[in-house]
Amino acid sequence: YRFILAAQLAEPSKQVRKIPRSIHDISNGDHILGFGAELAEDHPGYHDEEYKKRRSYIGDLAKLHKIGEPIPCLEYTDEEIKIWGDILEKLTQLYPTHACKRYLDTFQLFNFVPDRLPQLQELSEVLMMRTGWQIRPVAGLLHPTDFLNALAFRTFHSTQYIRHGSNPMYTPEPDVCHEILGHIPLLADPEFANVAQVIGMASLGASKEEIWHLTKLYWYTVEFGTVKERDGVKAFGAGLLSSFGELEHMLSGEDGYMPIFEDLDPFKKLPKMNYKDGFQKKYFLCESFSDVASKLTAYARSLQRF
Ligand code: TIH
Ligand code: FE2
Repeated sequence: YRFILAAQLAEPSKQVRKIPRSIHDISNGDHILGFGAELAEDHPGYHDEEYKKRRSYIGDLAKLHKIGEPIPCLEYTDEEIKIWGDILEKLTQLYPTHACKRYLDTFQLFNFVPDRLPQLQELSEVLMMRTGWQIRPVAGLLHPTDFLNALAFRTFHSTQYIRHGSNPMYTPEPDVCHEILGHIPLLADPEFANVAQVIGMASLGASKEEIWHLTKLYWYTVEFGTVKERDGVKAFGAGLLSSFGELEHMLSGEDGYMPIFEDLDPFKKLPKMNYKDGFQKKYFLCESFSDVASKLTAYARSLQRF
């Protein structure tokens, strides 16, 4: 899967991308990577025809969505709601000890309940009121340039299909549970919402190398970031907050080895991202939430786009 991604990223160098002036200049369907296009053989849903059909139905709906229109409501099946409910119940047992304070504060704004899978439209409305962010549905993993560029326009691309039921506590790709439990709550935090936009602004017109570095920065903070709090290391990264397995692994290393924690320096070369081999082996640790914010802002400003 890593190789597919690398190949798809290597666009012809002559092709010049137009810098988007608004969210309308960014497509949510032209550059879908990896599993979004065709499920890989090692994807948990690869052998499940029903699952693949359902997923592409939901993905096709996303491609039809126009900015400004409400996101279509999906009628989730009982099986899908059960996956959501199981994940929510397990994760809420870990949040008090594993999630950072900022997340705990914004999480409770949403009153998530196990027997109802929230609709992206209603979550988008909450974000719009709180921080002026909007959600846009997407069929799968979007090309990093499009994904990061959209952040500049306070737009978060979100998948709407749910992970395969065979392993609810960890999935190798984003799904609606990852978006809702991992990303949406913190986007209701004004400081976090601003930092996410700053990363997006730095990506407008960025070179391929800059996009790659910003993607890694995003990956090691927004997706897998950790922060020191008085009573220990806590998660703020969405990939941690949406995976019971990985959240537990982050602190206990029970699956055999302890992860490494390293201080984040956004100006240094960051390690290659690992999309496929399960839990992260290394997490970047920040002193505080505002430490993350000022580090990312300092790097973004250094690119001198704003
Ligand atoms: N591993 C996460 C989960 O199980 O919720 C989803 C992902 C986060 C980042 C990449 S895939
Ligand atoms: Fe994510």
